[in-house]
Amino acid sequence: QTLVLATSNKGKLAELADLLAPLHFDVQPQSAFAIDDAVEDGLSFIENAILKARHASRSSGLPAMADDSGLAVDALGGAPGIYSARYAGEHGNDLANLTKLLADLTEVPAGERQAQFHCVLAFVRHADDPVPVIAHGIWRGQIAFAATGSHGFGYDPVFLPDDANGSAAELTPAEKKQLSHRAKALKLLLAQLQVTA
Ligand code: ITT
Repeated sequence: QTLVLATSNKGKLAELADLLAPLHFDVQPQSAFAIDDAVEDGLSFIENAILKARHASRSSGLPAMADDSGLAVDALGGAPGIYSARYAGEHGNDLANLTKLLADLTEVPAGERQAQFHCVLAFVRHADDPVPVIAHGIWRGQIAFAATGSHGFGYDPVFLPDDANGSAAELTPAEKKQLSHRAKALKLLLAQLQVTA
């Protein structure tokens, strides 16, 4: 069965394609259908994931899955949250975003730098599917004082997972997929879809 991955984020796409590789889906990126980006005007990860999945499904005529994700920092009242991709202004500028995050937290001491990565996945069978399948994964950790590591994407260099040594960007892709918010969400989504490897 063909499944459109409704994302234009290369890091997400690589991780989702890798997680889905053992399964019997014909996984296609939205770029294969020249699908433009949906307008992400929801107020929650769930709303944004659903609207992105519907948009890709409407444009392709195929089932679609979207990922809305981000980092919620306790000391910032949950920011950047759904605005993680454009925290520093320009959408998708990972370096600018993590640099602003470190700057915002300069005065916050170790022990008060808790944060969580959230990933909400939405799957729709067709654009007007009245029952989107939703799954939510959380990865807990702390925000570092400096960026380290070169794997992954986004905020990985400044996120110190509670269940790893070092930053998420110091984990290999194989290690990250054992632990991440995205891996957890996908596992929960596939269980609801009753898909097994
Ligand atoms: P699409 O909407 O096309 O999927 P996007 O990058 O705009 O791509 P989001 O609005 O969901 O996606 O923003 C997610 C933000 O959270 C973005 O800044 C990512 O870099 C960051 N993020 C999400 N998952 C991450 C991960 O596993 N590691 C590091 N950063 C992550």
